[in-house]
Amino acid sequence: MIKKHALTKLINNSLNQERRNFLKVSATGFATLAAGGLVKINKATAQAYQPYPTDNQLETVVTSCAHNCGSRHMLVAHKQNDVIVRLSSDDGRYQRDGCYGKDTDEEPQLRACLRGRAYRERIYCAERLLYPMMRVGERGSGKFKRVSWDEALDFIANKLIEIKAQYGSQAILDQSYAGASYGVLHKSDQIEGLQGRFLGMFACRTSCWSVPSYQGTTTSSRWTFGTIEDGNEDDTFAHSKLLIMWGWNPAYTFHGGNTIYYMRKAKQNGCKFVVIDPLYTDTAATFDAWWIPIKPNTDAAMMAGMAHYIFTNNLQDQAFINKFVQGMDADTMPEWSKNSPNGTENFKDYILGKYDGQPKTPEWAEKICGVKAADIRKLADMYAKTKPAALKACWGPGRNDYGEQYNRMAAALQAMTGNIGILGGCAEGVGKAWHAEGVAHPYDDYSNIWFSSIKSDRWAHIVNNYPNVTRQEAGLWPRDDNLDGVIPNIRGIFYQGSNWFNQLTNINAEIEAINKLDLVVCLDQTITTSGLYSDVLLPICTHFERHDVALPWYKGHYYIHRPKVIEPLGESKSDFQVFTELAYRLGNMTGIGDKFGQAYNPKATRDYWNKPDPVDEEYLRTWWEERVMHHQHVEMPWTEFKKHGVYKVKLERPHIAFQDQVELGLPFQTPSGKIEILCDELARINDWTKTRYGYHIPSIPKWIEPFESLNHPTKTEKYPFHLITPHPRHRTHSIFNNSAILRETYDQEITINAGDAKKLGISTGDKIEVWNDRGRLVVPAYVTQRCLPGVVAIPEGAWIDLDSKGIDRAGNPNMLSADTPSPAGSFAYNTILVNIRKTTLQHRAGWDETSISRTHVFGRDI
Ligand SMILES: Nc1nc2c(c(=O)[nH]1)N[C@H]1C(S)=C(S)[C@@H](COP(=O)(O)OP(=O)(O)OC[C@H]3O[C@@H](n4cnc5c(=O)[nH]c(N)nc54)[C@H](O)[C@@H]3O)O[C@H]1N2
Ligand SMILES: Nc1nc2c(c(=O)[nH]1)N[C@H]1C(S)=C(S)[C@@H](COP(=O)(O)OP(=O)(O)OC[C@H]3O[C@@H](n4cnc5c(=O)[nH]c(N)nc54)[C@H](O)[C@@H]3O)O[C@H]1N2
Ligand code: SF4
Ligand SMILES: [Mo]
Repeated sequence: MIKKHALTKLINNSLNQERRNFLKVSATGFATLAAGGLVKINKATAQAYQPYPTDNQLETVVTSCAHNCGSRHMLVAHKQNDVIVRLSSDDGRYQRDGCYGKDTDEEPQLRACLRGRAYRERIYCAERLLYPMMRVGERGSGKFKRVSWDEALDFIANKLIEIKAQYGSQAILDQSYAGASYGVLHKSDQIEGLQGRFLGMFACRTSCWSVPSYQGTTTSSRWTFGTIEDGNEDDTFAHSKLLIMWGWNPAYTFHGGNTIYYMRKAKQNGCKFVVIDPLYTDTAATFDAWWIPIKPNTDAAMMAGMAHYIFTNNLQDQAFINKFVQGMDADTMPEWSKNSPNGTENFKDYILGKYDGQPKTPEWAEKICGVKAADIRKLADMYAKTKPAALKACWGPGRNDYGEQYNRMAAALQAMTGNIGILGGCAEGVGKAWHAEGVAHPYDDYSNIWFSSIKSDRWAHIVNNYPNVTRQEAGLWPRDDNLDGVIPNIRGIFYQGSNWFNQLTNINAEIEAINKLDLVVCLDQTITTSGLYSDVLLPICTHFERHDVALPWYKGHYYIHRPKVIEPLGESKSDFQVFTELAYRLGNMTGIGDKFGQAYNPKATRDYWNKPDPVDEEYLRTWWEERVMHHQHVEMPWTEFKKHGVYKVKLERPHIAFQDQVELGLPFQTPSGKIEILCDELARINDWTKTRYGYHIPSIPKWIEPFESLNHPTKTEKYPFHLITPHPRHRTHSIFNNSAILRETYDQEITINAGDAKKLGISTGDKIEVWNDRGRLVVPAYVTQRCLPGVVAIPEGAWIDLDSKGIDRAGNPNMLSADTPSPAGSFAYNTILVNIRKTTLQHRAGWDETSISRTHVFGRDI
């Protein structure tokens, strides 16, 4: 159980006296720093009445925002001595010629969103980890004591040696994720991160291969196009005449730095907008879109209905199909498929019902997805007849059981209408556009070594059921050695840049599993849910406190320099420092001396622990010169880039995925060189149990019933609501959960259709208990017409706050989600049946005692 207030107290108690002198929790509940640094301030009066220093009294440093948030924007730090007094964003003043700040169509500014602008509350928050800490109470009890770095690192090193000796090379689970994946040097990542390389070199690592964001989408893009780089840069949307936003809400979840700006251009150019989503989103409202509410998880059926209309009215772009597509119809089937175990079916005949006797008519689709057949026809007609048209199949509907079928079906529609490789069209999918050079730390033969790799959200199942687990259930990636198929005996977890304990599915299964482990280590900047369940907390400095370069997210073509703005707070270190020092310690404890440390961080000596800056500079300069200047033919030298702060790559033409394939006839990166609606890889599989998928996947896109949905014949009796869990506007996943100021803008709540709410006597602000067989939570209601009846929505990312009965009072929907991913690995984050009722149980918005979150709306009732 989380001791809610004990935690804040604990962290505050562990602040040393020096810090206490200048860091105070203000009356509004968040830590506030007085201008000028080490000055004691008195409650809120200082905030209200003391004038802030003017810009010319402060030093200005251009840097960027961070995290896995959908974009990458400029932040400008205004500091006095070693204290950031305020933050602003791109307003054109801080850039020199050739860079951002002009705010032209070609070079719009990179203005930060509300989260970025509130970042100071994160740097100086009461939840910041400032010292290494070790657990003294039960896991999850929140009881830790402050220890020295020596004590913490020696403890971890000893445990690592012990666990590896006893349980072998698969015993440590690497749960590094994307909290810091968009810096080139201080990186967290499943594949390119600092932790994977460290554990791999230590030769004890089970990795996680499926990606929460979009595993259904990535596998689909790889099968269909042979790459995840199926994205256009955002400016191309301005050329679309029809934009079908399938489960896409960029008003909340950015997928690029200036998406909305270019979509506004599209609107001004007369583009029609359609939004297909169970929720009437702010994007739908902003662009006055035709809203088509759809039952969650049924998108592939609706798309099949559209394909049926297009084929039966002969509206498909047959010339495009014949030239570029494999398996769309009988005429585009490859020779080998005749004898293939799994690949004799073509898409058109499936849609027409040749194989199962069921034509996938709009009427058939209506029964499944709830969208009127007439609307399905109308949309299909619009899409087939408008050119160029962009059907952007975003990730949310793919974060479902059989999410990969939705993305595959979308690609079939994009291909049959010939909207791929053209300006104003769209093949996304994953939507990765311009390719950035992403790694400055040593990335070499030692990188990404693993001894087993599992579907990410199966770890708790594996631990809870070990050794009675099949490779299918685990989703084991095949190997060509004697570890192939060997189920890992997971005895420890490392979290780096990841709050996966909070962010993966079925938290109750995770709680059961984590209590069985011998070692849990969390490297983070703040205490989080994952930290709460760890044995050792290692304080990591933020990107304001170390040197790096920021990358854009999936869209955007620029780099932003991130100088060290202030010294690391407390005793915090960078991840790279921690892994380097651990490598030295492990080397010396296992008799190989300094070799491990030197190999892990070849540009450094062990003194990197005390003096990281020259080494970081050296890695970054080398990366810039070798990767960016040499590979990407950029002429600006490193020192110049540092002065400019931002480097924007000038593109010779709009960036459109597959333009060269379509215009010049270059092959697609698939085995056949074509767009594979019939997928070679899938068609040739004989034994599914030996693949990472574990279970059968059709070689052409098909509608497959998810394990639970509003159409389920029995489960809906007990659990009549379908819960979806979109991304929060005011957080980046769980990051910023502790920012009271951001919680003022938008709260954790359950969106309920007004008719459903009326039947249950629920009004906005009532506390609602939401439950299923997997867990229970409490969250306030938001009652609206903007939600399909039978559907409810709770944003992901709240830090769980369990009461003595295990009910999550913070309202994290992963208390309810299932840890049963679809065959391709898609997380079932939006495949959840639940029931709801009004409750007298209280909701707890945040861990901080003095939270003011939405008190004016919901009242405070701790
Ligand atoms: N129900 C539901 N759950 C979901 C989703 C959903 O749609 N529904 N979406 C999923 C998706 S798409 C994603 S991407 C995941 C995200 O899952 P996570 O990546 O686990 O989520 P974050 O909250 O971003 O956690 C990142 C952590 O990294 C820490 N961090 C930031 N910078 C650094 C650094 O430099 N070093 C270290 N060591 N730590 C750092 C942050 O403080 C934070 O605790 O959540 C998934 N969870
Ligand atoms: N503010 C903010 N922005 C973010 C993030 C964040 O945490 N906060 N996270 C970033 C990350 S890592 C990711 S992966 C992306 C995620 O970006 P997305 O996946 O695009 O975001 P979601 O909010 O999960 O889903 C988008 C929409 O899909 C709808 N949806 C859900 N299920 C279904 C369905 O079955 N069918 C249909 N048609 N629609 C459905 C939701 O109602 C929602 O409006 O966002 C990025 N941007
Ligand atoms: S979109 Fe992301 S990078 Fe941009 S300001 Fe917001 S949180 Fe920061
Ligand atoms: Mo994500």
